Amino acid sequence: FIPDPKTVAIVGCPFSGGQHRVGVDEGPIHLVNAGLTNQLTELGWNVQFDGHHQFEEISAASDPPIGKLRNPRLVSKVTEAVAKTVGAYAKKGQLPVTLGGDHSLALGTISGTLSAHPDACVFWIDAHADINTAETTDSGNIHGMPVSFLLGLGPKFAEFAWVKPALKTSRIVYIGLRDIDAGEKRILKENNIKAFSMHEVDKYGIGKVVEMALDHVNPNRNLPIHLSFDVDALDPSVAPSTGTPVRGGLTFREGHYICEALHETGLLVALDLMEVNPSLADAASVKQTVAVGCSLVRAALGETLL
Ligand code: B3U
Ligand code: MN
Ligand code: MN
Repeated sequence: FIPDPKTVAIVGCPFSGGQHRVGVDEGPIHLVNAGLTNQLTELGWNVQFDGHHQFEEISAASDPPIGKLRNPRLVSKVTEAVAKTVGAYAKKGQLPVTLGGDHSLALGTISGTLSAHPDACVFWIDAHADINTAETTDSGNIHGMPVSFLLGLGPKFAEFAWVKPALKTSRIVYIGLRDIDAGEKRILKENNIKAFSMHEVDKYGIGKVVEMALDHVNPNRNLPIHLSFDVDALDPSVAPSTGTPVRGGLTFREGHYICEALHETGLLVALDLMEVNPSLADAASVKQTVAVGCSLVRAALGETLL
């Protein structure tokens, strides 16, 4: 397998139904308006961007909770559409860059990637593990659950019948965790899922952590890589405009290093940048967060310091 993605397909997903704060749907609009597509062209990519995704609307009245799941039909419909879009780009040999929007979208992006690259592994960069099931969740917000759906853990729902449990527990690795629910800790342990919390980042340094993470999910450095980056993995002083900031996060450089190192593998086939919420925090903080988001995408797509 040798990926040769010369074309980036920007998939703007103005979607907020996986959580309850308004504004995260504006994230992709701000990222594109900040000049992201031009920046990628300047890096030497062909950039395809056909406007932001238009999603089918499902009113709250016709989408009551199923068990604890909030907006289940809406999230399912939207993520199914995203899976088709991302999968189609990936099958054409293009590199989909999905801009969120909330992290429930990764249910779609990773399903799409796995439809084109069944042996792909996932780097999940986040303060949170997003691995609650419909049983363990307290919030009912599906952005806290996409990983369990992808792994086939927890109760199944007819509304999510399209989701294939296509991801193996040995093919996902976390970096940046620091706010994990008790039920999630148990799921991570029981399933032997590899996770590097901020404790390990402090202990080993980010260079060693990325190397150990690659050794775990991609020991022969031959599997395609999907990078799903939740901007709240970064410290709130670096990326303040996000729905659930947690102190003690990755520095600006640690976040960028992950992106640069995964680019260097030559194996990156898909990228998500999620949870930028321009309606939270003051104008300067919003500008800073959007700029950092663009900069992370550039780093993953080959921008170097020298
Ligand atoms: N674990 C909590 C909180 C959370 C997850 N992801 C975010 N927040 N961004 C939950 O709601 O499942
Ligand atoms: Mn997340
Ligand atoms: Mn998060």
